[in-house]
Amino acid sequence: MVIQWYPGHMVKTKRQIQESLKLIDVIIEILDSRIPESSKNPDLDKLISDKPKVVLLNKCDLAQDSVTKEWIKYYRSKGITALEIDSITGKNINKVYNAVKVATSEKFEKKAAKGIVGRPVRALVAGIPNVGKSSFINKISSKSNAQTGDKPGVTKNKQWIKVNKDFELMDTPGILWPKFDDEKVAYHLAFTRAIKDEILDPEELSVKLIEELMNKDKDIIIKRYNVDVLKDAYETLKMIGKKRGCMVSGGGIDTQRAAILILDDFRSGKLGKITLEYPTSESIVEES
Ligand SMILES: Nc1nc2c(ncn2[C@@H]2O[C@H](COP(=O)(O)OP(=O)(O)OP(=O)(O)O)[C@@H](O)[C@H]2O)c(=O)[nH]1
Ligand SMILES: [Mg+2]
Repeated sequence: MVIQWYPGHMVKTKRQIQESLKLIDVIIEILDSRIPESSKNPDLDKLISDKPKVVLLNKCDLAQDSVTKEWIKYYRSKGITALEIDSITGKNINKVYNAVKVATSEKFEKKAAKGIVGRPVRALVAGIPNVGKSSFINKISSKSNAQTGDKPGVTKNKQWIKVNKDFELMDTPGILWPKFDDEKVAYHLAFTRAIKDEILDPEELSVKLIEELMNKDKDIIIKRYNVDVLKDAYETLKMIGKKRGCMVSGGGIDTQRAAILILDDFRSGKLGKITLEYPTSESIVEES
């Protein structure tokens, strides 16, 4: 799968982020708890230079709790505040403001020393498409000002949203980076729908997902679909299609429909809480 693209609106968003930085006290970087490594934009740290940052691992309801804990530990060991959140139920959302206050305390103390007080904390919410930036903003502000949707590219423009008199957030369109060096990163972004389905082949994607799940834990497939896991992922896809009645007239298996069904099951959590990436010592190189 070769994905090399960089739509114009991402170039524009990157520029808008750069231009807005002077107004921003802190960056809230939203990652996907299932793929914390692949969902981290390698360009963001360069873009935000020395601004403080808080990392939020969103969609924690879809990831394995024990692995999410490891990721939180990983970030904290790097001196970065990190929290796991669920922007639908609101888990840990009430801890975010405090984390932001801690991350910005030095800056605000300096301002207070100069007599500048009472200004709200302004945070930029950044992350890949479909990671839940707008959902997070709606949850924390208890409003539905930001448009959300289960596909990438829903937010089209930057938008300021007031949480309260002390806290303002800037929603931004999701951005990716111009080239994925690692095929695995591209697939993980596609599995979680950070990349538009329309430009991908669902069968290829589904076969890759089955392969990865088979390597991780065969039971994920066996339990959900009640099929034997075969050596070949495409054959497994066909078995799942047959079991689920995805047939075309004449008796063949509708592998396209089966593929979409499996992707949907993964994305909605019907396959269980599944994390695809684990922290390792060389996991992520944070810009210093
Ligand atoms: N299960 C689960 N789904 C979530 C969570 N947060 C957001 N979602 C869903 O993820 C999808 C994307 O949410 P958005 O808030 O639109 O994502 P976004 O990052 O603003 O996306 P763009 O504006 O396209 O960049 C929606 O279907 C949300 O309902 C979460 O914590 N858990
Ligand atoms: Mg959005």
